[in-house]
Amino acid sequence: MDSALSSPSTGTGSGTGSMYLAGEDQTLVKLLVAGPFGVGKTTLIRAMSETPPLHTEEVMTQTGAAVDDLAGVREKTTTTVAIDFGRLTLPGNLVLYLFGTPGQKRFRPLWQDIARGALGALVLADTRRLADSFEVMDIIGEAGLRYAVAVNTFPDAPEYSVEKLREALDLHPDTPLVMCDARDRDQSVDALIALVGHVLAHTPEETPNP
Ligand SMILES: Nc1nc2c(ncn2[C@@H]2O[C@H](COP(=O)(O)OP(=O)(O)OP(=O)(O)O)[C@@H](O)[C@H]2O)c(=O)[nH]1
Ligand SMILES: [Mg+2]
Repeated sequence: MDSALSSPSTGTGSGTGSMYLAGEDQTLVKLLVAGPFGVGKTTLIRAMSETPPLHTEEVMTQTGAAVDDLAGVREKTTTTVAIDFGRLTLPGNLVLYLFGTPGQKRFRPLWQDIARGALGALVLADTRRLADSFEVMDIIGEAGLRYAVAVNTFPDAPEYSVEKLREALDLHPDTPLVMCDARDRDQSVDALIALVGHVLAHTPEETPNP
């Protein structure tokens, strides 16, 4: 399976609708893209989805400033109020369904429903506020999902070695950690491939929520 994951499919973005119909030989995989407020979840799904991504963006108002901390994301004018959805077909007829999910505490009650049927999660992190990703990793762990971490490299964010980041995020040695620019399709796809490889590397018996 690893070789099938080595080169993502490209050029499917504006194809005909029929190419998106699931065939009998396709394997459909539900994955979550999670992370704290403003870390780049919508951007990543927008960058890699082969279908026009579904978004539920709303312009933020002054009222929301009390609950969504804009520190580090000053330019941000909208936020996702429900969910992002995107789709990506990998070689080997592996079709990923991606659900961008909010990481703020107040959305915790939604997680049981969001996680149902998911095989894993890509957790986005920002080196300016790594601790904000802890809560998301906790929620994902509680949901019994495997995850990989993708550090979204914002230009003004401090850079650390992979070793330092793994230590700061307290990652299990098995958990993949990748760097990506969420605006870049190839880098975003590579981050998802790291997650899929991690999920598939474990036998069904070992998978927490088969
Ligand atoms: N420079 C840079 N900017 C980015 C990157 N990823 C996202 N952004 C910008 O950061 C802002 C936040 O990105 P979003 O994709 O809206 O983040 P989000 O996680 O979906 O945010 P919420 O849904 O509100 O939690 C946007 O203005 C993006 O254009 C990146 O890799 N580099
Ligand atoms: Mg969003």
